[in-house]
Amino acid sequence: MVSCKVPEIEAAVNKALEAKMSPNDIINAMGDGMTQVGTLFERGKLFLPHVLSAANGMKKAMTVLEPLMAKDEGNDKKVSVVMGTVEGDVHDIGKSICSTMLQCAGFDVHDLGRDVPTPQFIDEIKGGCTFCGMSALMTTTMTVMKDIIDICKNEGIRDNVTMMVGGAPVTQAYCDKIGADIYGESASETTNKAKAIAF
Ligand code: B12
Repeated sequence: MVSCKVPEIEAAVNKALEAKMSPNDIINAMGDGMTQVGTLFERGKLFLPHVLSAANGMKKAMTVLEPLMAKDEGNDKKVSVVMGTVEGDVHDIGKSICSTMLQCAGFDVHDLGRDVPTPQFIDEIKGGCTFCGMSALMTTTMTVMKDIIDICKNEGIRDNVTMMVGGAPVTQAYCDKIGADIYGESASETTNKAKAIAF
């Protein structure tokens, strides 16, 4: 990941698969690598094109790993989850990993993508989704999560849905402060917490 070169990331993923590393562990390792890329970017050692290239490498690797991930077929109950990155924010790598892991755990996931207009989240909640997951990677966009929860409160639909929040700047304290239900520091933590409520 830190090489920021798509072919090197792909080659490393193939090597890890050959060494029988599980797709989940590879994804977690790539996430750690991406955090390191972020630190180097913050220190001015890497620049935006590097970050973009690392992100593309990770996305490509995800398309290889997704079909290989173990699926939990044991849950007959179809529980719907809507996931999206909030308006104004294009960071979607972590959110997409969460979507994939939730899907593998047996949830019926509808991923709205990134830079999702707030009314789209509200429509999905009105449409009856059981969980609504909002991702934000910037301090300037994490406030949109509070806006969405406040709109739900004002429209009397807040208690119809379990609200999940995550993304690097989000914390358990922020989750509590804005009145969300689940904070997920990682995709596996998110999946475990959602499973504990749903199944
Ligand atoms: C990759 C990256 C990019 C890529 C994004 C590619 C993509 N398709 O996502 C690109 C290059 C496009 C990009 C652009 C920008 N970026 Co950027 N980017 C990053 C970087 C380096 C890594 C983010 C990442 O993918 N991490 C890896 C994933 C796996 O981790 P994660 O997202 O945290 O997800 C995990 C958990 O948080 C959790 N989770 C995530 N979502 C959810 C949702 C729910 C519901 C739950 C429960 C859990 C959960 O589970 C995930 C998996 O374990 C961060 C640095 C950092 N430290 O985060 C900066 C960073 C987020 N970017 C930053 C900035 C400023 C920008 C730009 C404005 C830069 C610019 N000048 O143009 C633009 C943003 C434009 C916009 N409007 O959004 C800043 C934000 C600062 C702030 N204000 O808070 C950061 C922190 C870097 C920095 N220090 O300056 N960026």
